[in-house]
Amino acid sequence: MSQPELIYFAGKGKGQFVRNVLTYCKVDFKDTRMEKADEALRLLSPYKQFPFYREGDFILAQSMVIARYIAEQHNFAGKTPKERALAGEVVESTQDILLNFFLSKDNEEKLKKYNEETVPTFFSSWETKLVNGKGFAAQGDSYTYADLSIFTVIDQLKLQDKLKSYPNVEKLFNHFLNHEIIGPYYKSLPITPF
Ligand SMILES: N[C@@H](CCC(=O)N[C@@H](CS)C(=O)NCC(=O)O)C(=O)O
Repeated sequence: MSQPELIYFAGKGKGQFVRNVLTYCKVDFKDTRMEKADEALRLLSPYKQFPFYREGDFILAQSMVIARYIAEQHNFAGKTPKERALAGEVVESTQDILLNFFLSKDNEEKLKKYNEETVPTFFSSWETKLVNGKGFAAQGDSYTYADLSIFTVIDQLKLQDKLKSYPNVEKLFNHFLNHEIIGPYYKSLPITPF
């Protein structure tokens, strides 16, 4: 089988969560990072967007679906239909808060609402869904890609200073920060704006 490849820009953006799932699951993948869009590669992408993933002839777009595809192959997506649904719900919530930030960041009033309403709403929900800061979907039994998605988005939006009010989320975040694979991997990442 040819080496799987993730094609995205140099920053974290919509690609980092997929990179994290691949790395956590110990997939030997080619991490193609473009400084600017490569138009020849874009032609291969189903919606002419990035990221996209390829495994030989198999090409897949949509970052959250790529992440789920990898997670499912490595028993990291939840064990039952309910666990997988709950994990998916949490993963999608990270995209909502990410999008909300990008839609708010250049408008003072919207940014205030993002900081004072959106962020606490999402953190409170994550806090109550977590059991002892260990695993959303499996209710504290094991980790899934949902847990890794929370680590990814908190790092990406630089929300670490909010953690002290949410001990379960803090514990989860620290689990990945100190994880034997993800910890060193994050230290090795280039510093990029997003
Ligand atoms: N829903 C898609 C969104 C992908 C997307 O919007 N990608 C942007 C970059 S973050 C893109 O490729 N824009 C076209 C371009 O930059 O040329 C996903 O999650 O993968």
